[in-house]
This record gives sequence, structure tokens and C-alpha cells, in this order.
Amino acid sequence: MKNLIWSLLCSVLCLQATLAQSNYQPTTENLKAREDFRDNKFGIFIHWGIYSMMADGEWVMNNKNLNYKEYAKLAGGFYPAGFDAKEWVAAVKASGAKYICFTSRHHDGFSMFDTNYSDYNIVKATPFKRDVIKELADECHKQGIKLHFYYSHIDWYRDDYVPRGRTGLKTGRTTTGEWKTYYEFMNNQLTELLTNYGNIGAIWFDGLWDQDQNPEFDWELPEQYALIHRLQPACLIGNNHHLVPFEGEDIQIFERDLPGENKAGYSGESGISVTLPLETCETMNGMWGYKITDQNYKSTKELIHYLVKAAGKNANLLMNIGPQPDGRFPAVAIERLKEMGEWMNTYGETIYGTRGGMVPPRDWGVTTQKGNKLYVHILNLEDKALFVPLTSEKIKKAVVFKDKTPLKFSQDKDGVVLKFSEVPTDIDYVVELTF
Ligand code: FHN
Repeated sequence: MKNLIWSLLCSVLCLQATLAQSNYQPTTENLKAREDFRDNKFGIFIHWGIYSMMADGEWVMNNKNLNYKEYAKLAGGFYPAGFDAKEWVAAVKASGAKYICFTSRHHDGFSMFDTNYSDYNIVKATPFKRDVIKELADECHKQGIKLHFYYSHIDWYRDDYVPRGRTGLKTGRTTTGEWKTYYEFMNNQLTELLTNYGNIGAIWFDGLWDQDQNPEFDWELPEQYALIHRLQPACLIGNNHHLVPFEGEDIQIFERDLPGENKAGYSGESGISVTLPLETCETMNGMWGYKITDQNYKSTKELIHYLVKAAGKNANLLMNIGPQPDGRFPAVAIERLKEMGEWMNTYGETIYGTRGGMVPPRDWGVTTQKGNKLYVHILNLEDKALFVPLTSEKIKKAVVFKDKTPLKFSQDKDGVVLKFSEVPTDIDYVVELTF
């Protein structure tokens, strides 16, 4: 039954979006931005809001059925004295990531920027009184990091997010308002976000799935998308609706899974776009927003493997950090960023600007490709030889990427065999093939 409702929802939503946006023609700037986005390969997601004070993730309001008026009191005590945009951006830059996607407003409805359309924001409702998005934007522009905004379509605080979806039902908010005012509110905020903070790389929507039991619901996305593209034609639109992209969207998003996989259960969509850039987001520990009890951080090796596997599937990795209530990144996160950056300093050439390689992912690893080079990323091999099923190109040269030492290989009609003097044990043993 659930599946039936879900497929019905998908059909209605896809139809709505397709009909109304069938004329979407991305501008030249937008097409260029898509390619730059693909080239960048690696971004950092930042989930930060007043929920960090509860130290139990960004869904705490819903999960603990917190009354919205009581929850709002967190704002009165929010003074993240350790927040320093310069330090954040420097730490991100050190990892080799090229962009940040920051939660401008999450499902709890609290705006992390100075907005004229709600006083429930970081400048007007907290003693901190600083527009962290302004500081972050200035610093990103200064340090050459692109800035993207996460924007929730859901609101567990306002009374005009109607009809109710399937979450935030016990926050005590009334539903006396009208969708029309909520829709205007969102568009006004999006206008602010795309007017007051310089060039923005992407708007990353989330929450459409909240209405999956209400398939008739019209989110009026086409007009919203048109507004964004009118304000900043190069700004990419992504929507984490867990469906194949709608017309008007510029990237396809996956959550906690590589394209084509669905271990986490958020990626049941029926296809992978062959034209749009792909991005998958993943947490560094197990939670998006700061959670004090979750110290279960993935190792640097696991994170590098995820990045490399994403690149091998032609996708970017958007890796998440949940800053602490004091405004600092957790120390472990900073350590991981640093170590990933060290790896990227050596191997970035095999990741940035590449596309998924002509040899599809295998159990042993993946390939990436740029120009006449194929990079064979060996992540998991217990042998001194590797068969690479590459038949379309004649290989002229094989070297170990890190020191360019020549590697023995043979090629016949079935593919290439690479021969090693020892079993490769590097985090990612990269072989560069020239064809
Ligand atoms: O509900 C959100 C969640 O809090 C987080 O923002 C993630 C990030 O992909 N998206 C939603 C769940 O799909």
C-alpha cells in the first residue's frame, strides 16, 4: 500500500513538474556552472542550528515531540562564542573540498541568517546577533570556496506550513495559516539568500518527501525554480526528494548512498540522470546535526574510499559536519578534513576534473578519467596482479601515480593485466594509464 501511494505521488509530482517546467532552458552560465560543479567533486555539508544546543541531532524537535514555543527558547541562549567563519572555511579548504553547503533554515524553521520575513532568526532572536551566513559568505568568497544553501521545504514551527506533512506533528504548532503565505515566505527568503550574499553555487532543497501521504499536494516548484534561476541563472538547483530529477533542477542528489545503490533506503528512484551532475551526501559520524553521544566517526580511509567511489560513479561527495553549539567544528572532524586534504594534495589530480572512468566500478575499486588518462583506483586487492576489463583503448603506458614508476602490464582483446611487485596496500593505490 505504502509503495502504491509512493508511486502515485511520484507520478503526480513528476507530471506537475514536467508540464510546468517543460520550457526550462538552462542558460550558458548555468551549463558552465554544472561542469565546474562536476569538476569540483568534493564539498562539505554543514548542518548547524539552534538544535546543536540539544546535542541530539537536527531532528530533536520532532523526535522528542518538543513544543515549538519551548524549543524556540533555545534561541535566547544561543551564543556560539567560538564561531569563526575564517577558521571554518580554512578547515574546509585544507580538506581539498571546493564548496560548502550550509543549512540556511532546517526543518525546525529557525533561520540562520538575517531575514526580514521572520524574527525567528539568528540576528533577531539570539544574543549572538550575528548573521553567520554573511560572515560565512564573505569568507567563502575571500578564500575561493563556493557557497551553497540548504533550504528546508518543511517547517515544524510556522502555522502556515500546511497541509501538515508526516513529520513534526507533535510540536504543538497550529495549522491556522495558509500555504500561500508560507510559499511567499519561502520565496522571499530565497530572494534574500540570492541577493544579499553574492554568487551562490546552489540551492539544495529538502523535505518534499514530507507530503508523501498527500500525493495531490502541489509544492509549486516551477515558479520557485524560475525565481531562483531569474535571480542567479548560474545557481544550480538540487532537490533531495529522493526521486528522479524534475524539470528545472540542475543536479541529482543521493543521500547516504552512491548512485545506483540503496542501502540507506533514501535512493529508490528509478533512474540516474545521464545529463545532470550527480552528488551524494554522507555523514562523517552517523548524524547530520551535532550529537554529543555520536563519536562514531568514519576513518579517514573510509571517507577517502567514499570520495573515490563517488568519483568513480561520476558523482560528487558532499560530506557532512555538525558543528558544536559553541560554533566550533568537532576536533575529530577537523582532523579528518586535514587528513583528507593531505591525501588530496597528492591524488587530487586523479579526482578533480575527472569523470567516471570507462571501466565501471568493480569489487577492487573504480576508475576515473581525464583526457587521455585513465586512473585505476585500487581500494581493495589481495593479489599481485589485477585484470582491468579495458578493451576500447590501447594502453601506451602504465605508471604508479604517486611516484610515476613504470608498471608492468599486458593487454589483449579482453583487457589489461597490471602486475605489481607487491600486493597494493595504500589507502588507494592509483595506477595511471595513458592511452
Ligand atoms: O531530514 C533531513 C535530514 O535532517 C538531513 O538534512 C538530510 C541530509 O540529506 N536530509 C533529510 C533527510 O532526507
